Amino acid sequence: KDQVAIITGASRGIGKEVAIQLAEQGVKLAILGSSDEVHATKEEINSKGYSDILSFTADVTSENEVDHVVHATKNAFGRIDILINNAGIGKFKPVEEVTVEEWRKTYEVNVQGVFLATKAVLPQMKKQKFGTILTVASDVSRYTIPEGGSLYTSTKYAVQGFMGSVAQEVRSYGIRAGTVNPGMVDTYFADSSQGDAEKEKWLKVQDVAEAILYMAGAPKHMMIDELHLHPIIQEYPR
Ligand code: NJP
Repeated sequence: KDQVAIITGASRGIGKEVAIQLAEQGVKLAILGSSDEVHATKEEINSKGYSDILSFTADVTSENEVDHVVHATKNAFGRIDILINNAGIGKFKPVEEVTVEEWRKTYEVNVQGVFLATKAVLPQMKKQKFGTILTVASDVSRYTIPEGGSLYTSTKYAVQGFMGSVAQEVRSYGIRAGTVNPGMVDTYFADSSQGDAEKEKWLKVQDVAEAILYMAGAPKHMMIDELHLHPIIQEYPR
């Protein structure tokens, strides 16, 4: 109650469902996405009767755009309690086919984006002596994907290391930082569509959003570093 959350990548997929569930809990929201679709998401949440929501077309790879969202949220709502670093992209192909441009772009969104948003909220969270920063990494941040996953997997290992280090750096301020690590989730990820028949047994966005709300809603004295979840049909090489 009376909490304020920023969610990156909330136009659709997991981020959108997290926004819906947090709104239902009475949390004030700032949602951002790189496309204008984010404003349609805001309208949809408004139409469910939740009005404390701001939407921003902002690219997580841009320091200026991320800083703008954070300042505007602080000005509108007075505080920032939760940051959900959810925006992410994936390209899956054999390593020799990955272009330098794809490598750079994926690192910019999946790793630099997490760094920029985390950096931007910390001054306010330190002032409040409270905050929760959660990054949607991946179950591949402790395993590997047999084929075509080298680029994506390496970005998720990177944010795992980043978040773990940040958690140690900021815990004396009452700030928690952790990762939620889903396996296959039925979303629009990697140019797919939500609701595809072959994804019937995959995790649903509701499953992942509930895990995120559980972590974000943990008692103030408690910290959940990592939560891993995947569909029971999914096996990993170990
Ligand atoms: O994917 P999708 P998910 N700046 O494509 C936004 C991780 N994950 O919900 O930019 C700002 O439906 C985009 O909005 P827009 C995955 O790595 C997934 O599955 O407006 N926002 C959209 O809202 C990622 O970290 C699976 O087009 C940007 C959202 O990101 C997270 O889950 C498995 C942006 C992507 O929605 C959410 O992905 C796994 C930018 N530059 C981890 N670029 C899975 N689905 O199977 C994109 O292990 N967005």
